Amino acid sequence: MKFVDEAEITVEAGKGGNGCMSFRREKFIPKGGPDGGDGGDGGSVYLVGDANLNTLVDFRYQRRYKAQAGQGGMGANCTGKAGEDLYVRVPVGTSVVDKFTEELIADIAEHGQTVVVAKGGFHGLGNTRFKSSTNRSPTKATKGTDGEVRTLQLQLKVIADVGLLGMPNAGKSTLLRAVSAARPKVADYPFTTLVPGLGVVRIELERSFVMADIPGVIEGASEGAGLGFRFLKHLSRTRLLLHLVDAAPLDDADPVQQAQAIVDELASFSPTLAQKERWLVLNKADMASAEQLAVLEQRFRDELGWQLPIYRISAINSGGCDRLCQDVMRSVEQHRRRLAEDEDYKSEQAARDQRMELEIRQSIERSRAQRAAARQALEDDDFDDFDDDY
Ligand SMILES: Nc1nc2c(ncn2[C@@H]2O[C@H](COP(=O)(O)OP(=O)(O)OP(=O)(O)O)[C@@H](O)[C@H]2O)c(=O)[nH]1
Ligand SMILES: [Mg+2]
Repeated sequence: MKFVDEAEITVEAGKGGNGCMSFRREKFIPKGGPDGGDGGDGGSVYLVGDANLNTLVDFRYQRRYKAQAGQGGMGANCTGKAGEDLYVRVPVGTSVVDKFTEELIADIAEHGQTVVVAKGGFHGLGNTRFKSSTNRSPTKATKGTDGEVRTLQLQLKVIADVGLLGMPNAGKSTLLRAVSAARPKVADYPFTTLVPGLGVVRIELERSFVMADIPGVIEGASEGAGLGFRFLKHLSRTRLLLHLVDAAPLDDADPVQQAQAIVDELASFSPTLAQKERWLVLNKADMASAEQLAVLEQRFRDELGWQLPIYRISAINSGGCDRLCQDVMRSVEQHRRRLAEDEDYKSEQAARDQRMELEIRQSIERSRAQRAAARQALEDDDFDDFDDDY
């Protein structure tokens, strides 16, 4: 699932250093000539593509990027030092537009791609430069020019790294609210969430991942129960699924059976998607005792053969969410690293994605055909009624 992440930043290149106006003045050397050196160039600001970043969230915390100014020229023909360039890392896939001219400055498409976005000012010339046969003691020196200043709009199409799966009311939207700035609606009735939503989970500077919240899934979703299962497609591009389970349901529902029902729906939607790494998250831990949770956990291990991690959280007061997000972040980073370094892994993942896409397309077509047939049957019935009445 995609959404567009946006940020606005100001980039300021350094000013060029001024040229120096000076004359050599030493004992025994009367009327020493001009010796004012040039200034140094101002530093430029560059954007660099970085495959390890995947959101623009860091740019909400720092919005101004300023490169160093060039040093002024000095006497004794000393040139000022150039200002240092500034390299700002942005995720691969970022497009960069000048806010005022609306010109597309760059599309950062590759890791390491470097684009200048604000050019440093040019250095001023010292008075030595203006020496000539007719003017032996020039008093002219020029100033360095200003560095470019630009306001940039960064845009990035973001794909979710982790998807939330679970029954209605399990607390998926509550979890997204607890760990990101996203504000999906939360309520104590099923099907609160009607459309998928995304949020950025920021762990620390330059470490973040994207979480997708989708409408709840119920048993029979593949036959169109509830909101159906078409939203499951938004889980397909993710690295990892978190299966949220209400550990203390108010009705007599059995969390283990409910979880199994969802796994079945997932498998009938796309067997490949069902094989994706899935961690179990027991939510509403505040409503159950430690013993109850331990028993539940053991039942998942015994009855569903759950081998992967199981977490206990209380999304409503953020309990346990930190540890969960740290672990998700590590797993996502490991995946990104492997994608960048391991060709076999990359092609394996691409093949899996393709297979999944095909399965998903077939499932959605099948369910569309079923719905159309059901509608047709209903219309035929209405038609019969009509016949009967008249
Ligand atoms: N006690 C307790 N209640 C929680 C917790 N997490 C969520 N809830 C409550 O559970 C209810 C459902 O939460 P939502 O986040 O809307 O659930 P959802 O999974 O997004 O539901 P749908 O959008 O309908 O699929 C709300 O009343 C929440 O306040 C928790 O950790 N503890
Ligand atoms: Mg919800």
